[in-house]
Amino acid sequence: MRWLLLLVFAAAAFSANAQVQIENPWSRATPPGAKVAAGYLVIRNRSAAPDRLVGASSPAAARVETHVIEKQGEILRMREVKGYEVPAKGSFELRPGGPHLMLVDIKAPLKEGERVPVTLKFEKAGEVKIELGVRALGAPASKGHAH
Ligand SMILES: [Cu+2]
Repeated sequence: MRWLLLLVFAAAAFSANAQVQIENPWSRATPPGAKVAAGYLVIRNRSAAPDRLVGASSPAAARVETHVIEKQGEILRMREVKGYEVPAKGSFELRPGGPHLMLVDIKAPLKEGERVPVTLKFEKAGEVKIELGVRALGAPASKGHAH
């Protein structure tokens, strides 16, 4: 009987933690003097209800914003948005040329091989801590997505 109870508790804890899963969090090394860096990742929502990434923070930057890229004529511009909706049982991808985390006023240039801690805040899943793996400056956008 005690066995069974333990199993039930373990399953409950697991499902709470796995409600939102983050895959492939990464960033690019920044040139000297750069004040911003971008963060990319895939958010998977395992829950039957939609969730929303409402904010993020990092000790490596003064603040972390959620940006999208919009085409205005021939020009691509970044715009801050109030987070991203992650559909129920679905995913949302932050990628080069698309939605991204913007680390603003970074305290030091990001160097290849570093891991940058970021705390994501979801409306329902709460805080999720991740680390952006820093890739080489000019790392191709497709890296990590190629199959
Ligand atoms: Cu941006």
